[in-house]
Amino acid sequence: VTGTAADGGAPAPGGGPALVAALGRIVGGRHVLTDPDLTGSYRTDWTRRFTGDPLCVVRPADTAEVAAVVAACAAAGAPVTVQGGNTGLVAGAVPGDGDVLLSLTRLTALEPVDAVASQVTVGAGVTLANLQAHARAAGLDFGVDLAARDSATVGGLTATNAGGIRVLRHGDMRAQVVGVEAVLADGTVVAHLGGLPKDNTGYDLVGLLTGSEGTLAALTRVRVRLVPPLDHRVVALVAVEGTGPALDVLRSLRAAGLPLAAAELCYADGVDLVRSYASLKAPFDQAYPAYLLVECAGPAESEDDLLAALGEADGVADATVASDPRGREALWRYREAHTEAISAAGVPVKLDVAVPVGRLAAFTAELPAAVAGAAPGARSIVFGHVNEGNLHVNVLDAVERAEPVTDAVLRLVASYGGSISAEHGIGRAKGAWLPLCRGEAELAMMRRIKAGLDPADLFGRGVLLGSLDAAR
Ligand code: 2HG
Ligand code: ZN
Repeated sequence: VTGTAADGGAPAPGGGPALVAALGRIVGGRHVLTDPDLTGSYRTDWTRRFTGDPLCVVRPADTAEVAAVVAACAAAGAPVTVQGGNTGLVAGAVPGDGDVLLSLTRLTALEPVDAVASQVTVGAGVTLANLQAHARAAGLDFGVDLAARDSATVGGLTATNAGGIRVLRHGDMRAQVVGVEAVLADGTVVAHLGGLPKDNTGYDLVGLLTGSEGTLAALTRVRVRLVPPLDHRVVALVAVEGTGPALDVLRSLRAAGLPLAAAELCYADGVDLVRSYASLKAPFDQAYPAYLLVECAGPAESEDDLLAALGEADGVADATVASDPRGREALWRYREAHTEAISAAGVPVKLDVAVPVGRLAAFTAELPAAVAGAAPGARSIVFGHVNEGNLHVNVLDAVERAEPVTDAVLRLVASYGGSISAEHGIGRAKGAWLPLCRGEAELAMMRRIKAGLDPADLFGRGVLLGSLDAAR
């Protein structure tokens, strides 16, 4: 992994200007971008660490145009990188050099909510915030939420099997997706959008395409389940002495039967960074080593129950609670602004790991030495989704040492029986470390799936297995 998007391969016969012209005939010339001033936001990822140089950016309006674009690229032998909101953190949507960058942000159709089934079908380019608003307007809600909600698209969330801050309550994206429509590498449109809760009629193609990171198909429509609206919410920011006490508090709250909807962990250095970035006042009279943010949500008020449970729980050093929207948002800000605050401080090496939750405290105790050994002087900001044992390890002042830092941390994770990527995926950034989590037989099975569906390696060349191959 060099920190740059992998090479997209030699220009294919029929690629270049002829392909650009052909794509213009499909989507209209103004939706094919080649001017570097216009393609900038598509070429570089959100972290600014990864960049690629596509042949062009093509912006189809609907499934039929996507299918025609993919067929034209297949005929020309031009690799395709599929992109949604470009909020990914592992360069999976950053184009390889010479690729056609297929942007699906114009697929913004919102179909009517099926209130009886509690499901809805939407276009891949619908943002998470727009899906949430659409569900809420129908008296329901969507079960996944994350900080990039205004840009992240449903197609991208599905392709990466996004997690976020509500996994504890509703599960990850795979738990919401009940149907997809997708364009395969030969331009075929495949659709399974019925959303039947019971449907044992063969392989789980919807589940396979969910989390396939743009390497098997371009998702064009997604059908998701919706959840009941949980109007009563209460948030507590709990000061604790460290990771172990945070887990103790969480366990007590769970044992008290509270309707937990989120449990997030962050540490003093991250909160300091957020405070100076967002000009926030200190949450407590004094600083504490770590902070657990919990949210309860349900059809009825649970503030009193939460306060009582916090009063009983071992490990609570201090706590502040808010149930009004503004107060809740202010507490969430200490956690949600981490990504932005880190980005404002520099270009981080982003690691997204999970270990069995019972081993989380031991892991966090060993982590600083692993980072320091690989990148002396680097600064790690750690935060994440504590219920799933999922921590975001952001290492600042270490881009030059990205590979050894990544290697040291991910090997430590593997020694704990953890995952080298809990929610962000493999993309172009993490393939070298895939064998730490996936055995040879599993990798071989994945390769056969990829070869069967995309024999020419049209989609996501250099992503996932391609990223592993590039590292070997
Ligand atoms: C989050 O949990 C996202 O906020 C981003 O997964 C994590 O910036 C990160 O490392
Ligand atoms: Zn996260």
